Amino acid sequence: MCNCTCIRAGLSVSTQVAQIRPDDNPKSLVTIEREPMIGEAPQRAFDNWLTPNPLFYVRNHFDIPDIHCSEWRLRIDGVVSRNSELTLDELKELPRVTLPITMECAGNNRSDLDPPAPGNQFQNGAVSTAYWAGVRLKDVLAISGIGDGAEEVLFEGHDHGSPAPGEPEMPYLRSLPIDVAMHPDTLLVYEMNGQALPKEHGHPIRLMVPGWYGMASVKWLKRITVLDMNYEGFFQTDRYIIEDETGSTVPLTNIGVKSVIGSPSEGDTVRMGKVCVKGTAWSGGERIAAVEVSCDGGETWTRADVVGPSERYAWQHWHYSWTPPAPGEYSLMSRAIDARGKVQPMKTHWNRLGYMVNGVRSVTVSVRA
Ligand SMILES: Nc1nc2c(c(=O)[nH]1)N[C@H]1C(S)=C(S)[C@@H](COP(=O)(O)O)O[C@H]1N2
Ligand SMILES: [Mo]
Repeated sequence: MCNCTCIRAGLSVSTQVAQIRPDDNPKSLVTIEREPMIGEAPQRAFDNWLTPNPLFYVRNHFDIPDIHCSEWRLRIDGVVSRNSELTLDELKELPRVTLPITMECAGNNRSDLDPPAPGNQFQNGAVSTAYWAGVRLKDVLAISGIGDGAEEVLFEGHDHGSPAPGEPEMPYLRSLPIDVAMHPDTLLVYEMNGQALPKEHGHPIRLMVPGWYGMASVKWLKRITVLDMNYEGFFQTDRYIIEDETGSTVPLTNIGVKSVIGSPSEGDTVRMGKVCVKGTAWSGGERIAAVEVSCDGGETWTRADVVGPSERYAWQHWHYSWTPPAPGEYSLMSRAIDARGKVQPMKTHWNRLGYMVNGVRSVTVSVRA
């Protein structure tokens, strides 16, 4: 076992929430783009199991809309028994549900791709974890009553603009299959780590689809429409798809199994003796069953110790105590295996839009006497 004290191993989720002091963490995302605001979490954010709100990555397609809670209404229509319009207070009267959930942008680690793919050149900070509170989407839909033939549910955000050169102005719109929408863990959330949902994360209400890449969790919700067909808008069929070798496309859904080494960092020099290798691992909607570490460039693998909370929808912190055999240069790697036996791939499957970059990464360190 490592004896590092940085991870608060064994503490309950509520204790972890209580230990976040946002004021200790001034806002300091690594800026990818200013307008619209896109930023990734700095490396130090990975020391916490829950990411403090000011360090939680932000990915916006358009400017952040200005919404006043007193005027906000959620419209529900489409294939329903009756249209409805809910105020924030009415929504909050539904049973409260809380879940720790890791969200990863589908473009996280895009900058690792060779050849490069266009888009935001995220390093590994477009992934973060929060303790979310809200209501079940299925309870909200029950107010309107799902009609016969419902196939999908469409979510519209208050934000809008032209998403790419030559594209018309549009809101951020995404749909979910009806069974995912009705899943008891699919939430409409109003709190993040015990605080009201911050402006940049979808205030006052956002969708939260645990286990899915971030694009599914529509922010600044305005309208929910039940559909009896498949939605084929820009953010559904032009983006967030992976093309296979035959040219046919598969929509992105669950987050691919992945792990990263948080420390030591690329290029670090460490002294002979015990070295604590630390990192995180996650997989969309599945617990992490094991993390393995290789300190010889992938020749041999040894199991790391999992530390901290193990939750279905949240990342798993891990430690590995490594004793280098001799001074020199080493390539460290980690790979995760989830509860369904899915193993993190050695290589990312390169794709044109640069999504799901979950291949094993290596960190080169020098060991000196
Ligand atoms: N309305 C709206 N919802 C949105 C987006 C957006 O631009 N507009 N971006 C999506 C993408 S691509 C991601 S990765 C997540 C990011 O959520 P965060 O900014 O709270 O981290 O929100 C998703 N929901
Ligand atoms: Mo994203």
